[in-house]
Amino acid sequence: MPVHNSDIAEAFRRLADLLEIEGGNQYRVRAYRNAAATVEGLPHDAARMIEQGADLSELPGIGEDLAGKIETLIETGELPLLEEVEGRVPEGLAEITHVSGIGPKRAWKLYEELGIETIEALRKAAEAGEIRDIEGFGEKTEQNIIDALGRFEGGEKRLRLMDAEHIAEPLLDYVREIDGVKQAIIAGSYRRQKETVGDLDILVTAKRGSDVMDRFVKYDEVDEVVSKGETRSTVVLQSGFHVDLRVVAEVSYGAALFYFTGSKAHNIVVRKRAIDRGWKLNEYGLFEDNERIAGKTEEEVYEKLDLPFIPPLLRENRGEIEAAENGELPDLVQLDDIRGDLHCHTKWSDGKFTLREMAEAAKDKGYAFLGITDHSKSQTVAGGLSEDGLAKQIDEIDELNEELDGIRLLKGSEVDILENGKLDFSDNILAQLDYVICAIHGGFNLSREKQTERVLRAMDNKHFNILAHATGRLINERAPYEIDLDRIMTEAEDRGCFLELNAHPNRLDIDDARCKMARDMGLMVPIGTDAHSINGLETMRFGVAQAGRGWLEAKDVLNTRAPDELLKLMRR
Ligand code: DGT
Ligand code: CA
Ligand code: CA
Repeated sequence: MPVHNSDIAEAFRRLADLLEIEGGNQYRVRAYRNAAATVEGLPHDAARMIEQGADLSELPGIGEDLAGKIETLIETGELPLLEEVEGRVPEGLAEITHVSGIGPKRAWKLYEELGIETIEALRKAAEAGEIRDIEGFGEKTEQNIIDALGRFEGGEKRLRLMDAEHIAEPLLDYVREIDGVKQAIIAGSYRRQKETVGDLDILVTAKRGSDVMDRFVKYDEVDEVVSKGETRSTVVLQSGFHVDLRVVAEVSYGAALFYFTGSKAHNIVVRKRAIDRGWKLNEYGLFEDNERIAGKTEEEVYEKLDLPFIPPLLRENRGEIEAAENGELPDLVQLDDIRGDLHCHTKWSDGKFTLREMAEAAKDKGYAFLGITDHSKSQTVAGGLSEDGLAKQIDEIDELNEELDGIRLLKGSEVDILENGKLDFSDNILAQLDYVICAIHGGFNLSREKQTERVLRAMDNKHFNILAHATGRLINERAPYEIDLDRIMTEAEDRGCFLELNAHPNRLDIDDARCKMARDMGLMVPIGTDAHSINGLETMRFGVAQAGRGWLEAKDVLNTRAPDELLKLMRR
């Protein structure tokens, strides 16, 4: 059974969680987490890369030992060290550490005191009032746990967009190779580039009588065939992911693509326009009486309804139809508009490459600048810099900028916002930087008021330019912390600060809806990848897609500007 990058990452993360619960070495724990992130960030499945002769031990943060573990996982589906650790620590505890406010120490304490090994047991104990009596917990913590559990299980499991890609793209290649297939495309939320994807909706046009369905259900990752018909089949892959495949006639391709791209909310409003004109719109076409008046292309369907083509990213019924009607659709920001990356790490903290290597990689991408933002001193496990270290890095960047041709490094830092709202570096050193990104990396459990105050107080510091990953969420892993982002956005606008759109596919923070709010209030958005390696720079495209979903145009995105203009815009 094929092992995908998401499986490998999950195994490493579980291992890291369990080792952490055991009180294992922090650096080792971090190494497994970093490896998980590295594997997730690979352009293709590791299995496929090995097949093609790649040496995984050359990847940043992997090395011989981890490369061996990845190979074992791919070959056997098992990770012996994980099984060994699971013999000592109940595996359910890993999940419990992800409930907001619990963490490894508390998970272990809950297990020791009450034998809690599962989320369900945790819920029962919290609701029965058994947790308040454990030393260091109390009634308030107990209530927080109940609230957190409410947010924790938001329904069925959806795949993050990047994990979905790793499954979808090889499958799409396979479908395209089937004899008789003319066009094949993935519609649904995948085409709308939503941050998570519930299932895949593949649309195909094919020659009559071809054996598309027979071949589709024989794809080697198919675990179960739910239904198989001439025009529609549904399968479940081994990963648990559902895939619908529909074969449509070419005359209907555009109408079907429109229909299955959705969203449902968007479809309903567009269909109403057809009904208002006395027509009928379905997946086969746009019909007047029984005559098809459009359907071959999506453009044609929109056009007949007096609308310009609406990009899939916008199809969420968030005002796009009114905007289209008034000729006011945004001209969405494209990857090509991005002139540089504002958030990345190097060997100076927990990144894998040197300043020069990162600079060269950014230059190869056609960037004009790269903002270097290594961690600050409180982030000891992430190799945070001391003030002296930062001063040295500043000197090295100045020297490098003398030498480098065609790319400029900007001097930045990702500075921790301490719980009291102070920044982790003195004003003296911050004043020497081009700009400062500020971030919350701990103390996630403060009340909404306190967390908001914490950030606002940090923003009072005139060196504060950008708030990184403003909600701290990790998609499918960690809920956002409580914070009043409406207020923070208003105050940021007042003070000339910005909220980052973190492009990492596990974060995408701020999200699309917040991007749209920022646009509406005239607050520009910087997009940063938070890259810890050269490969990490590639995730910019996820940030750009999310920005597009938030209606952002090039003019709304800070890092579409040349470095001098950018720094001027950031000046407070
Ligand atoms: P997902 O899979 O949960 O991430 O989200 P989608 O948007 O891919 O939704 P899915 O797979 O249930 O259906 C694909 C598209 O088919 C959906 O975006 C719109 C269309 N669709 C599905 N059900 C309905 C419906 O009842 N009415 C209309 N108008 N369209 C529908
Ligand atoms: Ca879908
Ligand atoms: Ca579907």
